[in-house]
Amino acid sequence: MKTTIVRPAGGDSRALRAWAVIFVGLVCALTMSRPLSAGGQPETERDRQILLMHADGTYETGYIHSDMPPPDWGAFAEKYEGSVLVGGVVLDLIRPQGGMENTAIDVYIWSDGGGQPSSVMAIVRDVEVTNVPYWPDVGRNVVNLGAPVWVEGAWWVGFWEHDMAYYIAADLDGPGGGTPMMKIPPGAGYPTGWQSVDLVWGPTAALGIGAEVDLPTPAEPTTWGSIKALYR
Ligand SMILES: [Ca+2]
Repeated sequence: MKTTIVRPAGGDSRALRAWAVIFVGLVCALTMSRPLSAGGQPETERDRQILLMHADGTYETGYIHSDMPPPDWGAFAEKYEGSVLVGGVVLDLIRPQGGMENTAIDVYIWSDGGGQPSSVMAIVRDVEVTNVPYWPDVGRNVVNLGAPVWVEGAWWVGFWEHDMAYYIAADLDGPGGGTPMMKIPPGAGYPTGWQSVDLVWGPTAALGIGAEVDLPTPAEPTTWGSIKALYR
């Protein structure tokens, strides 16, 4: 008698269900490990470094001030927000044909005070940046802070140069979101102190000043209950 092997009616469906469970699990795992989205969803990977930059990546001009008395008159700054670890200051710099060859710069992280740079949270002095091409080329420079700086809420990043050599690249037609400011020295014909660069040069979407930051590290279990659970 011929025997026909008949698969159990539920066999395929059980296999399919098993594969479906595996597939859904994989999708969940992939979704959880996706990089930070534009919407700001947190990710599970620790200390992912991202670039904060208001400028749109194309620059229409550059700014400098000819009178920059120490320690920081003539400095430029941009505002960012969020609770992050700042690891580096990003500067998009240019220089005109025939301009000075080089100059040292000081980079800063400031707290926010009344909508302008306030207390110095970090400073790296006498930095030699090397990627400063002739306009219309623009060079990106990243200055490492050494020890990352934890910031919260609104904070500022910027720089001051020792001599008149480098122009900070300026984005005029980007989406905006920047708060480009300059610390105007006394006697320059404008109100003294931190002012919008718009006051001197007209509407500016953003300066080429950004930051490399790390996302917050997920909290470690610290309660006794959690620790005890680990060793159960
Ligand atoms: Ca632009």
